[in-house]
Amino acid sequence: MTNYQFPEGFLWGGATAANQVEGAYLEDGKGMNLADVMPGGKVRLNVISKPGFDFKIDTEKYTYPNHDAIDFYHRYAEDIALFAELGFKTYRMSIAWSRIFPKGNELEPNEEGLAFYDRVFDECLKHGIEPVVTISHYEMPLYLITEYGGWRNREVISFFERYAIILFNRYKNKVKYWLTFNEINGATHLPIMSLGFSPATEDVRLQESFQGLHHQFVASSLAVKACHEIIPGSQIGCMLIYMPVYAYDCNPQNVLHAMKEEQVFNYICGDVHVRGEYPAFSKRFFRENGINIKMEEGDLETLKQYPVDFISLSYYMSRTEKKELTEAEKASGNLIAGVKNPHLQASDWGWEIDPTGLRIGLNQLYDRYRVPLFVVENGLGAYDTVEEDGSINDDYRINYLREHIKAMGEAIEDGVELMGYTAWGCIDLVSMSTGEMSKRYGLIYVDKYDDGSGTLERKKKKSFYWYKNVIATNGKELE
Ligand code: BGP
Repeated sequence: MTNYQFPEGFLWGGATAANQVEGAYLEDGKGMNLADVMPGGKVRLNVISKPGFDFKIDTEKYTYPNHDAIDFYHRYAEDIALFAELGFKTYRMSIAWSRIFPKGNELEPNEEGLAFYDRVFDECLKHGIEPVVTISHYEMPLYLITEYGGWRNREVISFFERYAIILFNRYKNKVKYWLTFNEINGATHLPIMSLGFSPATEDVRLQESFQGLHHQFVASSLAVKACHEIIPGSQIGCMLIYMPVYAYDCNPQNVLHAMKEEQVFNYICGDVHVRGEYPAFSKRFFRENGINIKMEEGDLETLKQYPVDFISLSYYMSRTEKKELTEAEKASGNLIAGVKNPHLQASDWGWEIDPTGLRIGLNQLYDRYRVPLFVVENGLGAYDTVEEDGSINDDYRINYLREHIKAMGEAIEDGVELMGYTAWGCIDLVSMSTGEMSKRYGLIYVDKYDDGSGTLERKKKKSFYWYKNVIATNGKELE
């Protein structure tokens, strides 16, 4: 038994994103989106981030695992029943924008798309599971990418606003918790996923990414405004990919460098969302990097007037930074390569495992912002083996989750206000960065493989039973 005091009503659950689970990519009027043209395999991010990528499907060269994914579109009732068996209080999911507005710029939404999410929410509510809904999770309608240039284009703000308003009106009696843009601060590193474009050259990457981000900030504020007006008592948060940045050593130059990375990567987005303004340090950073954000009159007031209610975050790893890196030092396998941290082990995909970093990150965020925090993604992507007797003994995943839940328990003890925890990929799904099925996060195994084969049968892993007990004891029993 632990002594952790997870608050009463703590939102334990799991998380997925539409494009990684639903499949049915052309069904019921859905339009094409970014995820539909992302090839499977480790080449994925390179292919789609190349300037000049044509956003076309090439089945001769690639596979497209998101097209069918794990067929949640048809199996949602079975899957939500399993979530209920786990005791989930909440299920974080996303809506595919292109199911609601197939091209993105229509005036009227697609009724069949709206009806699908009605069915999903009804199923959740039937089981007493509170949906937490991400409005945009890496799946911009393709038409907005190819015809408008993604979030580069200011016009996209009004398309997003219309989409968000449709959702709030339609689901106002079903959904109380909303998130705007998934991992919004990842935009500068992976603009294609977040912003729907790739800058033509490295020189303009920051300029274009921050311009796109500014459009998203305004769109987020307008969504906050609409959400509060349409759904009384609702709560809407931003979503950050949170990686605390460590200095490699106590050399002040390295500490300063790490501090700057932290400011730019984590706090510009946090400050605009929560404090409603660009931070003081951003002026110098923008100036020194030739970033000149075009704003319209009223933008800064809008940001100030409609800050988010809470911060949600994904947490997978910390980052370690050093000012001058030798070639050999460059290779951490993390999403954002810094220097390898000699104190940490890494997952099979090279992501450094650092539960203490979660405690550090939660403290940092809470100290700075004083708004409730919600960990909406965390988990271990790993190879699983199905034993002859059908069991899947994923002790490595249990260990990972246990240590991160302990870190949250400690953070709560430190004074952090934490709303909930949704384990990422609670059911196996298509990996975002590599399009693989073999990078599994689930508590529930799905019989589906990288080559597209598999029966789609669902099986409970050992971690399923373990997590069920964690929820049942509100984090008191973690062994
Ligand atoms: C986050 C994304 C998710 C997701 C997760 C794990 O960045 O919000 O969509 O998939 O990371 O990443 P991956 O699937 O690449 O292992």
